[in-house]
Amino acid sequence: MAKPQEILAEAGALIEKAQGEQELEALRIRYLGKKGELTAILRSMGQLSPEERKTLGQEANAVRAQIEQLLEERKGSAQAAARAQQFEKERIDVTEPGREIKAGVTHPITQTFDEICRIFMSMGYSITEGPEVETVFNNFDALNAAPTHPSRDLTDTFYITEDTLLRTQTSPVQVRTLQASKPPIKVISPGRVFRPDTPDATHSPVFHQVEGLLVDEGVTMADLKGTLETWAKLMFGSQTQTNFRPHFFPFTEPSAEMDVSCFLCGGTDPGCRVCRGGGWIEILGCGMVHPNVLKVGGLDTERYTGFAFGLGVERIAMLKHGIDDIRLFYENDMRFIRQFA
Ligand code: 2U9
Repeated sequence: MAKPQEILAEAGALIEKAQGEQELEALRIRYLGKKGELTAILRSMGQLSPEERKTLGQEANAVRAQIEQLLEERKGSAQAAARAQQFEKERIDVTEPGREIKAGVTHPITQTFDEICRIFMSMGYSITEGPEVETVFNNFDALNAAPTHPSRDLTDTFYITEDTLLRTQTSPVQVRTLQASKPPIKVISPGRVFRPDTPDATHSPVFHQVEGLLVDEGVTMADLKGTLETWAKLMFGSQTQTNFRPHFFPFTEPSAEMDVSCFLCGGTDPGCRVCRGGGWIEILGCGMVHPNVLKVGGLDTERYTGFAFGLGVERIAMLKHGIDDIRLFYENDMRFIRQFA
């Protein structure tokens, strides 16, 4: 049988060479375990004299303690080596230049929405929103559209059922406001609208509008003109002039279209790409809210009057940025969209 010192030498050599905790555990069992070599020595001491037993016992116990210590030390250094290896593998060079983060850009339609709405908000208007699927009542009847009005035709609007449709304008949002609140009412409704137009450079079946509604006692056409002129100067520049031309809408009476003086050439360039030499650009429709529409909100039309307006967001964005095809807005071509960063 091997002597404790021999066992210590052998175990020490193996412990030193061991790789990882698993191998060390195997060695612990081999030398110190119940069936281990040191245990075998202690068990076989029966035949020895008490003197020899004492010496050998002490020696074996000392060796056991030493092997335990060697195992512990080797375990520590194996862990440190593993950690060092891990650190090396995960090493990062903090001096390396970072990867460029490609941030998105706000879509030009969203930017134009923001510009238009921010000005009206600065004038005290609140933003209201509503569903894109609307009732025929809110989209047409409440807005004084006769049952025979052409846009009510099944081919001129996207109907969902007989009574529901994709809204053709954001006015139904304001119909809801009229029904749900009392004057003074001062709201704008930005949103997406739908008309079955064949796409071309200036038409899209899905486009965007901002409409506005102000209702109170004593509101006149002068308030309408002052409000829209103030907005136009903030939107297109302080030198901007406005011109109102008579028009017709079923939901307003009287109705008008508002032109602004050309923000590019001011009416001085016969070949101007924005006004085509005319000096004026059609920007929006507007008018005094028809009494029939105010009645839908249960209002006393002798006491209350109001004005409303509506504008197309794509049209304004196209004029502002010199975009010649509305379809560019919907293609999600980043080469187009990034130009508006
Ligand atoms: C209520 C009453 C009246 C909203 C209005 C217009 C004039 C208008 C067009 C502009 C270009 C639509 O996008 S476009 O094709 N809109 O000209 N919209 S007045 O009138 C309302 C709205 C709500 C309760």
